[in-house]
Amino acid sequence: MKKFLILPIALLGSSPALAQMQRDPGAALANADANGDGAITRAEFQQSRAARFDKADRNHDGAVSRDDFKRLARFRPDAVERLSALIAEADANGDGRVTRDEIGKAPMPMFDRADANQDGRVDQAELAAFKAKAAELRKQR
Ligand SMILES: [Ca+2]
Ligand SMILES: [Ca+2]
Ligand SMILES: [Ca+2]
Repeated sequence: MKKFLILPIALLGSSPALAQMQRDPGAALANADANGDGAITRAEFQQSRAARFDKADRNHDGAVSRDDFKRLARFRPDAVERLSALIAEADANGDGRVTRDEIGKAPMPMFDRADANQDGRVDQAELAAFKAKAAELRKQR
């Protein structure tokens, strides 16, 4: 039983943001398909992450930090949790702020995991396989 608790984290990486995305990891990928051609490229995934970044940068100082969540914390504690995880994941120099540069360079372990043949795109078959695997792991827990 115990090994099933460890498996999903081992599969998707151990960062808190990824742990959160385990709830619906396929959706985060599928939503990134900006041109709707059914495949998600690295650029599309990166762009969708940058879009989330822009939304999170509430005070528009070009970096996402806890300062941006002060008001959010009152009515969306769940969102704050997600953003904190995102910061922890991408804050390369550990100053508590994630700049656009840092988010652009942050690793994308979930994308890499889904891109089974490593051609830089997650196609429909890969996305389906990724979703199936995630659902299976959810069931096992
Ligand atoms: Ca696409
Ligand atoms: Ca930083
Ligand atoms: Ca691929």
